[in-house]
Amino acid sequence: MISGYSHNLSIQILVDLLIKHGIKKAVVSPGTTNLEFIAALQYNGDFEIYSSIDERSAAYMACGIAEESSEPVIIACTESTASRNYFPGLTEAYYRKLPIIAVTGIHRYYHIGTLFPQVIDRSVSPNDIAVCKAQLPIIKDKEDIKQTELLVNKALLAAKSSNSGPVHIDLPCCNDDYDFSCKELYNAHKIDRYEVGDKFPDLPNGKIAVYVGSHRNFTEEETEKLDAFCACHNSVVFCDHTSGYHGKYAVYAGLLSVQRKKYDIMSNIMCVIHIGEQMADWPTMTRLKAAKTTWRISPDGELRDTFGNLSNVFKMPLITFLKHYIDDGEKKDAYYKECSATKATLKIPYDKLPLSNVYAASKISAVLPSDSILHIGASNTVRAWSLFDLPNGAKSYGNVGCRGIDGVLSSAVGASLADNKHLHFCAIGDLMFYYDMNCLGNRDISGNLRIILINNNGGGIFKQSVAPGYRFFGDKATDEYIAAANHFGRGEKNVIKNYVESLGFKYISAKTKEEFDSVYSTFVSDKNTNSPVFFEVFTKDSDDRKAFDIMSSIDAPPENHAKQVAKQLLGPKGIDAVKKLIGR
Ligand SMILES: Cc1ncc(C[n+]2csc(CCOP(=O)(O)OP(=O)(O)O)c2C)c(N)n1
Repeated sequence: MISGYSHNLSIQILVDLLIKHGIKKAVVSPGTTNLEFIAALQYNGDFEIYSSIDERSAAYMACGIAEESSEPVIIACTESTASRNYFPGLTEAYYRKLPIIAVTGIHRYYHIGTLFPQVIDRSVSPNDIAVCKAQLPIIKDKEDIKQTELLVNKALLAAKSSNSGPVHIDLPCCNDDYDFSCKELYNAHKIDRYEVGDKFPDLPNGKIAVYVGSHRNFTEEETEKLDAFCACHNSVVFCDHTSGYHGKYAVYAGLLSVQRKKYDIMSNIMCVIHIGEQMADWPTMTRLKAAKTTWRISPDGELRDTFGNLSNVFKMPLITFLKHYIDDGEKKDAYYKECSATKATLKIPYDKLPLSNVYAASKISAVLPSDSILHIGASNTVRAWSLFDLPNGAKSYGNVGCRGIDGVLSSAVGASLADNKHLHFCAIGDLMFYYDMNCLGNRDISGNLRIILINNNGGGIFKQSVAPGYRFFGDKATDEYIAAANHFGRGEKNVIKNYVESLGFKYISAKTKEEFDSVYSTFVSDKNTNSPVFFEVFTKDSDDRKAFDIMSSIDAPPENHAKQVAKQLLGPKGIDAVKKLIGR
């Protein structure tokens, strides 16, 4: 008699999600590593189970059942050649788009190649046996649980989708310490996917916020519909300089999100409507993780669980989604007004800021010509520029797809060549520049390209107060190999000036705030300069650090700030030691 489910959470999550996704038919074959899974289906009692000794036959039987019933069918077997025998049936299912869910047991992945009996290497599959493959992790912590839930949801949704086919799940077994005493299945997190033509769910009651990561520029119609959606649901659009949205409800919350305080505008959100890809403004995305749930809208239909609480994916164009939820009801903008009022409470302390990446971003972002385009580099540059709004009409991009430091200059050059009617600005750090400097020799560069380089002699990002380099090793050791400082004449020689001038750039520079203030208007002037302009700003990495610290503590009382900094520098053990020393 089977007295309960295995305590193996991988099994429980898979079975719970099969039930939640309405998948009930199974053809199972005898074996050890799939035994817990089969026992769970058997114990549950609601599955329609068929037995087949021969796995090759089992997969073909499943094809017949799927075709006949129009339902997904599970097949389950153990490792070794048992699972290899699924190949013919799965290949047949692939070319007929039949929804077969192949579950193959495995002892442990680390056994692969160790001559452990029966363990074979299934890490690579032929292209045409499965539309989705999930190798479930061995569950050791909450993150493994989340990953298992996500992978299983992905596989089951792929099998159920309108353009389906077979899927393959590798399921680790419990490795000998069997325990079948669980009466209740783990309550796994289900993710649903909606396609055009499906019945859409109701929007949850409560605060709705839209979040847009990097996205191509919104069309007029997309902007108009998104604005209408916000007006209907009293919503706002949290976005950043890579979002491509320039509508009425845009909220750039970068500066608020780096403060210590939690602002109401980013709390108690019931649902985040998630659009776009990787984001520039990481802190705002992190704050919005506190929302109850996320609905993602993307034509690719992929399950991108950026916020860790994804519940619905809408595989469709944005406009299709928006149109469904726009109604004729009362138009509201209270939430938008609240966001604007909250933002207005933060006053930028220009006087306290030293010359730094942040200072340069604060000054230039305010006066960029309104029809210009800004290309933002990774590292400190994207962090700094995300703290400030740009003038209406200015567009901006960043290579945030991978956050590499290798190509933003080339991307800006490319864009300036493709669109020579507008000024293209590019903001970068020194390592970014040296990485990509050869592109400035391109023969087609013209007067619409302007580059601002913050030269802090190395990777300043590694020397921020919160960066592990600076926190654990200090300035000197970090400089040597982690921040790669002191190359290219330590920022003291005229390496860059000589290089860019010889290529025909107009070169300006600043080493103090006063110098900066006196020249930056030349850099942002909308007058055609005929030659491209290069603005080199020399900063100290300690000033870049200080500037970020000042900007992230605008709302913190000085005492709290001191405590916070001490915590960051000393860590919990250090704090205990100091408390002992001072007798508290
Ligand atoms: C191609 C690539 N190599 C390495 C990294 C790791 N990385 C991230 S930031 C950074 C330093 C960037 O230095 P710099 O351009 O001077 O900017 P700063 O940090 O001083 O603002 C590095 C090496 C990366 N993101 N991309």
